[in-house]
Amino acid sequence: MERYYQPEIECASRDEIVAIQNKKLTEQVKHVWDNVPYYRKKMEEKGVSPEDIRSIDDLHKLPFLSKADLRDAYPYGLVGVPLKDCVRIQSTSGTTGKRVVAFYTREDIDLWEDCCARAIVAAGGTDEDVCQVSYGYGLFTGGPGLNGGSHKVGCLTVPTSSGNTERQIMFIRDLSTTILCCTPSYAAYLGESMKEMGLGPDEIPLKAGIFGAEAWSEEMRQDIQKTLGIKAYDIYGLTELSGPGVSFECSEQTGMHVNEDHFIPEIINPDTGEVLPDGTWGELVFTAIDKKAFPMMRYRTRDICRLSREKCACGRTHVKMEKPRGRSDDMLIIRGVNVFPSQIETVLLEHGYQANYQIIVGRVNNTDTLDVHVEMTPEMFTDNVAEITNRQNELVAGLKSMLGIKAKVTLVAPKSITRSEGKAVRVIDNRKI
Ligand code: DLL
Repeated sequence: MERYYQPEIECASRDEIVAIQNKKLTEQVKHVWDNVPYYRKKMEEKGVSPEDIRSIDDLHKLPFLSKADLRDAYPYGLVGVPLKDCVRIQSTSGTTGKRVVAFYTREDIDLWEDCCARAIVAAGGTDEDVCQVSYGYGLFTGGPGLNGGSHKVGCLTVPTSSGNTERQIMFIRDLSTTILCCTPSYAAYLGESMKEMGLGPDEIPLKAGIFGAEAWSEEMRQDIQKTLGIKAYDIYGLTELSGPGVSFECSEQTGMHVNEDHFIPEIINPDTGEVLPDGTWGELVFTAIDKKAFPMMRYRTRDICRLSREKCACGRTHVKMEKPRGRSDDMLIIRGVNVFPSQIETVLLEHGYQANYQIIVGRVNNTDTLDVHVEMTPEMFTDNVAEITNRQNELVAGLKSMLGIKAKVTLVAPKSITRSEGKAVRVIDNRKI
């Protein structure tokens, strides 16, 4: 039977959800207008004042916020409460320029942890469970967020943080860990390591995993589920919006329910900013309607996604977002064709490989080159050149049919591509250097 952490809100009727959103949105707009001069100026420039925002139907009138605004306003320019009311910061790893620093009041943390608790309960978690949090702790939101959610559910929480794979496996076995929280790439690596130790899925006590913080494919889910003998649930979030738990998967595993009482999602055309109808792929934009210390209005995530309002058999009523396909800034344009790393991953997994690969993009004689290095699994490892060539050609054909362009594929030995304990580094684009 499906269980919920906050059933009255997770299963509320559409009318109830809209009523909550209308009330919180109008209050949040006033809060921001009064307390965040940076955003007030943006509203004034667009000729919008709080009186213009009477309900969620008026959301589109508000200006967007983007990563560039966060950089401009760094570090305190978007804080919405006196600093004495802030009790914590978290931060992103920030691939370009300044890191994002997000602020939290006590209540912001409380609501964030509720979101994470909803995800853990949706994955079957109860106070009988042992929940090992192997996301990084510290500035990254993964560890602290899931840790807080696990406490709320009453799980015995094992805060291993990321890394030290041997110790992770020791705790999983000795403490009979039932729920594992980490990035999907680290889960795959843990699975690989356990397999090498001769541990089959039946000897691993885990029953569920809550994996997110990076894009992962459906095929990778199947792989992890098989190796670890678990049900693997997706979880999504970003530092700007508090961290993990903006949305999470239920037992149906067909997309993630957005916690709509805290975050209103929109899908926009990334080029024009136009709001697109449900079901259309586009850039995901969120408005956080009750976060007070770091209020994000129409924040452009750069994640490419789509929404579905189809009734979910789990009983939850909140809108679902599909697994993000990638980020618009991760999207590679190779010889004019849009390529997402997740498409390449899908082909590799369909052909029996694991998600251990690296995509190397270059430019020779003004033409883009696409090289994909893929690890052979230990079972397929061979030094027979003809067999390797055959396998490489198979992948070249698979990639051609998925992407429409030709890639060069090189098969490499098992374990020769560096593993990540957090988010995996999949793409090396030498064209930018
Ligand atoms: O990654 C928060 C998080 C921690 C989410 C633990 C889930 C679990 P950031 O470091 O700020 O925050 O990175 C946010 O990661 O915009 C997406 O591009 C990507 N991302 C996060 N979750 C998923 C997911 C955390 N489930 C950025 N699928 C986001 C695909 C994801 N991409």
